[in-house]
Amino acid sequence: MADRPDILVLNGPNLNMLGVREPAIYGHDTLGDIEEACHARADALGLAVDFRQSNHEGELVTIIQQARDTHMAIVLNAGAYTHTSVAIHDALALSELPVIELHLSNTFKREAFRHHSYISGVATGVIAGFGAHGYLLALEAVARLVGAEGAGDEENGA
Ligand code: DHK
Repeated sequence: MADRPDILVLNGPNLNMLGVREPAIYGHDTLGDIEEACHARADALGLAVDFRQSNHEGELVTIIQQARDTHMAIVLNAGAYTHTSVAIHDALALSELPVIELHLSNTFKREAFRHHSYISGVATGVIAGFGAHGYLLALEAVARLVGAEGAGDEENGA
C-alpha cells in the first residue's frame, strides 16, 4: 500500500545461507521464511517492508544511501560487516534515518571479534539473540518510531 511507511530491512553477507548455515547458531529459518514473516507482521503494523540482501559491502552502502530519500527507517543485519565496516557506519550516519541494528545471535556471547560493532554508534537501538523473531521485534520498534497505525495494537489486545 503506497501510503504505508516504507521500511528497509537489509541483510548483509552470508544471510542468504540461513537455514543451512550453522543452524545451532542462526536457526533453521531461511531468509525467505524470515521475509515472509516480516511482510505479515508489517501488514499488521501498517508498515511496508522492502526486504533486501547483499554479500557486497559497496552494494549495501548504495542501498543505504538510496534509502535516505525513499524509506522511513532501516532494520539492518549487516552480518560480518557489523564488525568491520566504517563505510556502512558512514552511510547510516548520512541517511539520517532511524536504524535498528539486528543480530540473530547474541554476539556478546560469542568470539571477541564479534563484540565490537561499527553500527551501534549510529543505531537508534540494538536487538540481538532472539533468532528470527528479532526481525519482528525490530519491526515493532520501528512502528513506534515512525508512528505507524498498528503500533501498540498488541498490548491493546489487537
Ligand atoms: C550474523 C553474522 O553473519 C555474523 O557475522 C555476525 C550476525 C552475527 C547475526 O547474529 O545475525 O557476527
